[in-house]
Amino acid sequence: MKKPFLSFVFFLATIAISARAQQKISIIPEPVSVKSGSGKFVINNNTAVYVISGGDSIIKIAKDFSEKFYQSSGIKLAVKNANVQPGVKNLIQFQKSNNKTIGREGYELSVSASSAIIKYNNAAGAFYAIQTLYQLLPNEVVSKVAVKNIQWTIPSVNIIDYPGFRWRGLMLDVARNFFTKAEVKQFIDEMIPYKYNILHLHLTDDEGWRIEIKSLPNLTKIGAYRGKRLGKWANTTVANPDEPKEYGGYYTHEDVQEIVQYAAERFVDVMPEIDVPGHSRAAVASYPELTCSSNKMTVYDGVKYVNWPVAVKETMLCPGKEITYSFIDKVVTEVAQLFPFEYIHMGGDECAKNFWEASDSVQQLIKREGLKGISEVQSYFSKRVEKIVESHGKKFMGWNEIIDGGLPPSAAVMAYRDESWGVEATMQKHDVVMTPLQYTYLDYFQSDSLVDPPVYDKLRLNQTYKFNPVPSGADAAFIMGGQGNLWTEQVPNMRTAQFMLWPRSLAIAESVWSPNDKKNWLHFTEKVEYAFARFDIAKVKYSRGMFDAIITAKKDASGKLMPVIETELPDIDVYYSLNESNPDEYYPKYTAPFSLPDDVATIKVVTYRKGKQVGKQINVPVEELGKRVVE
Ligand code: TNX
Repeated sequence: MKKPFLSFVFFLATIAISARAQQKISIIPEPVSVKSGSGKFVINNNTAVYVISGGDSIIKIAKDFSEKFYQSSGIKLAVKNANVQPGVKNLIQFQKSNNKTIGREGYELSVSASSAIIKYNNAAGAFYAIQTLYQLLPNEVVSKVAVKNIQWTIPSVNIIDYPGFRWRGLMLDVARNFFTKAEVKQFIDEMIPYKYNILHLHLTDDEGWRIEIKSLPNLTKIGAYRGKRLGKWANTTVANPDEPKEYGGYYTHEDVQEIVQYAAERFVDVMPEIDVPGHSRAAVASYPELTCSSNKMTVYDGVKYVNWPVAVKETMLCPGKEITYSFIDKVVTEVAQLFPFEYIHMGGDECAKNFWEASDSVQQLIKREGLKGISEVQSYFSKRVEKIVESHGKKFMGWNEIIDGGLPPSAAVMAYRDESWGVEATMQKHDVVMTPLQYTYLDYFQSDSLVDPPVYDKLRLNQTYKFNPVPSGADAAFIMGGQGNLWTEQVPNMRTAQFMLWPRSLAIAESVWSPNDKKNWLHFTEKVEYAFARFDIAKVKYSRGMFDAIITAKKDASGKLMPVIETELPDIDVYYSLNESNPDEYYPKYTAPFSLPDDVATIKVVTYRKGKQVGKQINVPVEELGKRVVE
């Protein structure tokens, strides 16, 4: 006989459990201190938001929160700029803190059954408290349409939080592929929940010049457009110089102002990068006199050519010509006016020197300036560029190559090749932003090259999570923070950009905000799964590569191949087939390397967790496995 009452109780219990499960505290980046209490605060139509102190900037934060919350909940929260009368409950309250430890960007958040109280020293702190509050609310809070039948609860908790680093950046390369103004704003929207505060825009490269410079109109008339190519990067058909230049775009001064303001309202600074003297093909296509030989070039559209360390085409600005420095001065004049941020990044990476070496003007420069040969030419160039940047009231930053041959006196260094470059710069007492490619290169594939678009290198989530902005041997006082770099040679659109960013940029966010001893890989991955649920609701694309098998190989004593299969998470099971059929959880479970029988053509691998497929099936041909032998 059925027992309707019991099933009803069971039904209620299930709801309660799932509600509780959803209310688990899952905050990325992990706060400095989280003390959970019992009970919860329920937001309803009668909840009011009080701004007790802080003025207009806090009122704006409160109103923005109220508006955004209305979007997903349909609940309108009144915002009052007033003191709270004794006995008033059911409120979210903003007030100044007197806690110095939380600094300029920190906050305290205390949630009890009757209120959520936010304390801060500066508006940035209040803003970050709100980002945390969003993460404490049910996942549906990120929905762009109102969600009904949800109790909008926040678990009781006391949080004290502040960042470990002042520089918490993401770089978007808008030169290789163009991203519209609206997409850049979307990028900003997607970075702020994780308390990033710097957007580095890589505005110029061989493939395009993306910022209007009114005194140099060709930069965008010619330099912003190229032949359209859809195929494989560095493998496309050779451009006909006369073909229409259909692909591209750039930001006008008004666009830049709009982006900068949009970012500032979200406590994000925008750092422009003008990449010189290498990576300058779009500039020299626009003004050929900028190369040493005045060569005619086209904007690079992705056919195969090597440009570093030895270039087959002359795509560098000429450091031996004065016109180069007046060009840079014109560019920096306008860039400095458009971007309020203190730094301008002037590139400096991967500059081939062979055309310089062959140039009379460069040889004359070496003599005239008493340089010790070609190795000091880029350093001479950087020092002059630093002076130009400083003459416009800005600070100079460059990629780690600016260390070679001697750093300009006040330069900040963005260390990408490996950590040792950052260590070296701190030893020389220069400020550093750490962005070592071994941890933070977001253009690398994150699962297996057989299932992810195969870029030239890989970077899995568990490796990104190991990023520590202060490498051993560095003087921490000079490390400003760290950054993830999204190069876009092989990122043709926003959906792919999201896929490359998430979840690796969750790992970077935690590395640049949270105390090192609060980082915990397993806890982090649980939080990542919560974030996935949110991305689904917010319709943001992300990679589930952390669930995919890691497949390499070794050889047995007789030289036979042995697959070596690992996983990023401990509770994942791997099943495989050797007979071309598609494996599932009823297939052999991989437990240890074994010698592959001679007639196997492909090993097919799939991952499960608790009986549910979680990773992609990866089919590895034996020849490919042979290439993966790690000695
Ligand atoms: C190196 S990192 C570059 C970029 C490429 C990137 C691709 C750096 C400063 N230069 O131009 O896009 O590798 O991973």
